[in-house]
Amino acid sequence: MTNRITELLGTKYPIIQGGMAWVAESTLASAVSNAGGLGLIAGGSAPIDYLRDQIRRCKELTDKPFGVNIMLMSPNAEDLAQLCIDERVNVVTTGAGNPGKFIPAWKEAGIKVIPVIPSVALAKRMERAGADAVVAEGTESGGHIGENTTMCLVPQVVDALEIPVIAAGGIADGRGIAASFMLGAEGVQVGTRFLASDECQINPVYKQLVIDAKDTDNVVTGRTTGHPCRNLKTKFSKMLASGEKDGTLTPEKFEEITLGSLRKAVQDGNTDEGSFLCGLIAGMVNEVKPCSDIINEMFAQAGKLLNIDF
Ligand code: TUI
Repeated sequence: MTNRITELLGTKYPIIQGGMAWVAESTLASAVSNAGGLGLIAGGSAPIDYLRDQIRRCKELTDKPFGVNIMLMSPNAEDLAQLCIDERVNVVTTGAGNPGKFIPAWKEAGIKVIPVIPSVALAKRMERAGADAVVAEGTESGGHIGENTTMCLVPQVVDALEIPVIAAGGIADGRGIAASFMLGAEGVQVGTRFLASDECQINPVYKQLVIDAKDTDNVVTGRTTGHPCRNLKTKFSKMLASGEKDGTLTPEKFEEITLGSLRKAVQDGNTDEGSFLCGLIAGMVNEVKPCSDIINEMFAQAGKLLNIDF
């Protein structure tokens, strides 16, 4: 099966790995790309030298296309945007902001541009700005989230745009892919399922938390700061959420105690001070597997449901 997304990405399957901050590095990205998807390296708040090194490593680990995600709230987003041009990255996805000012230079360099958007209004702006596709990301996703759900957002974005739409948020098996296609999406972005992959380099404590999570083990923090963020329930995230609710944790104090908390989760597995970003679908993720098994199984199941030979 080929469609507008496989043709745009140059992949076997219409799937992108989420650009998870601190998580999405060259080992994971190359494994996803080698398995027929589009792997992504997260430009998070990474120093420029780190991202350059990761891009070069990924090129050594795969001869398939891969991409970089630029987190637009990052203070060095401008430098990272230029690095993608200098390193001739195939695809750029963006999150947490409007990438409009970078799009002309990326397009000029032949880079495929796929903004992640939480609303129809921003999706339309991105199409007008020259985006090749959008990721319509529902609030089921891990990390920084919008308000709309995947089920409601995806068909509305599909109706509003001519360019192809990739669905994200709550997709971790073939049923999620099939549902996304029924909503009019032509591809999926998957994050949480890849946290529990062999190639994902996060601390084993993080993987086990994902595996052990039930449907209700999830909490949104940061609403008082204007940057809501979906996490696994831990002592730390529950403390943040209750402090925000009863007003004892000011936005300033919240920013102070969560500074560096992604790194503490990913590298140290620190459940006292780390933020374990994770989507709502974690309850369905029960086994660590190679990325190639995850992807092949997802598309075998989706193919049966949709009667498509992926
Ligand atoms: O960006 C994400 N997910 C992320 S970024 C991240 S790092 C971070 N950590 C703590 C606080 C904030 C960020 C962790 N997870 N997903 C894509 C996404 N983009 N979700 C929502 C948005 C978004 C929001 C507003 C995109 C555009 C936007 O535009 C506002 C504007 O400027 O018009």
